[in-house]
Amino acid sequence: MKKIYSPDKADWKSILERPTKTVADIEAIVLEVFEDVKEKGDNAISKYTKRFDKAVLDNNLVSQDEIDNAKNQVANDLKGAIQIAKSNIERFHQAQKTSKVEVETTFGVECWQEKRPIQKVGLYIPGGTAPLFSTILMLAAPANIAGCKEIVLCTPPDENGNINPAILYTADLCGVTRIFKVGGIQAIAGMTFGTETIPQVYKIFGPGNQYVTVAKQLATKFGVAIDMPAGPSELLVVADESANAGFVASDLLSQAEHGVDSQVILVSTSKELIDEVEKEVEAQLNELPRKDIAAKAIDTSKLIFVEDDETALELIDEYGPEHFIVCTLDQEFYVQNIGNAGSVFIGNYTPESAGDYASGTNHTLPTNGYAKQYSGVNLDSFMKSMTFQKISKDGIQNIGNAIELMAEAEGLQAHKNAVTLRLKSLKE
Ligand code: HSO
Ligand code: ZN
Repeated sequence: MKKIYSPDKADWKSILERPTKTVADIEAIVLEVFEDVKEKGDNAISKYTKRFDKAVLDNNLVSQDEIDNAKNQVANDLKGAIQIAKSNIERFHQAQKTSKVEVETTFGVECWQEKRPIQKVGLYIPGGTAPLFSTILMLAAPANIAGCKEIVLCTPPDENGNINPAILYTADLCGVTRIFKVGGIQAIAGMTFGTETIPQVYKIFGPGNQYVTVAKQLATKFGVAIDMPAGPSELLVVADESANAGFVASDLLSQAEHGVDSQVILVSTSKELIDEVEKEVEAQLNELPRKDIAAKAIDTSKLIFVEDDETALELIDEYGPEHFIVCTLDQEFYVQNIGNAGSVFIGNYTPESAGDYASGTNHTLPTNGYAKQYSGVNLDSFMKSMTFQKISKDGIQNIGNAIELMAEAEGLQAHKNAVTLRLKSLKE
């Protein structure tokens, strides 16, 4: 870990820089797969599943038998844990429902706003070294609460054509309507265009590698919305002498184990704490099964000493972390004043893992500084707002003339006429 003491403001930008990646070569292959899937549908999907996942399947769609089998394979205590997480996530997202906003803007002019579910959504769950079934809870549970009719899930099969049972179990539990054994670029292309078996969706959610990330971006060019631009996981902890160095180290490592490109940063007003955390990280790291991955992420991570809380806050706001842990004497200062962070974790007993799994908040969050302009996934991510208006005879008489004058000034006579005809009819 690199220790940095009282950095100059002019250097903050370079200190806080995220690892950048080139996507040029990825774009070409993504485009090729998209064109192929658009043209040849399931045939193309099978071809890429064989090429990229080394699996040959009779059917992309997961059968009821496979789901039933998975249910028997998941241990009962894990099922219980998933149930606890699901119920907290549901409670928190259910509470995000808003009521209709209704205003009579002028006498006789009623305007209101209501939300409606996005009817068809697609969830992507990566395969790879960690089967992220917790992400299914974070996406499918709110999709259901929002009232999405079709909730499709795509996830890559292993070489034998199988999917991790916890993924199938959780997907079924959370009301996913169809599960497909399709991964990577071809999955995103399938949900973008639709194939003989995979339905076309209106919005795609979920994490993925660089290929999936570029594919999701391309999907937007074909009119499909996405949750947010994704990047490697991040955690920034601000801590002072009131923090427990062992706890802080465990949090830093929990994010570092996600991937070699994960970013973890400690900002502290205590040099002693920085030294203690450094030692703790080393000790705990050696015990981790994923220590090779975590060590690489820790290598590029930073321990930053700053003189006071004000400077710390300013630096953190400039970074805009995905996850922000506050373990300081004056917690309120950070909680009240933080402007850019995906999700905030407060106090010594609030590990980031809690939000990753079971406290109820969503773990699909903006990375890469996007916390400055994007929200994490929440109930509204699965809905859109619609506005309505109803104007009475009095109402059109009240605002009609304003509309006529504005339409005239914009040179749009037909717009004006739509009002003039009505006003005239009311005078007769
Ligand atoms: N921290 C990850 C989410 C996750 N962690 C899933 C464990 N499983 C991204 O925010
Ligand atoms: Zn995590």
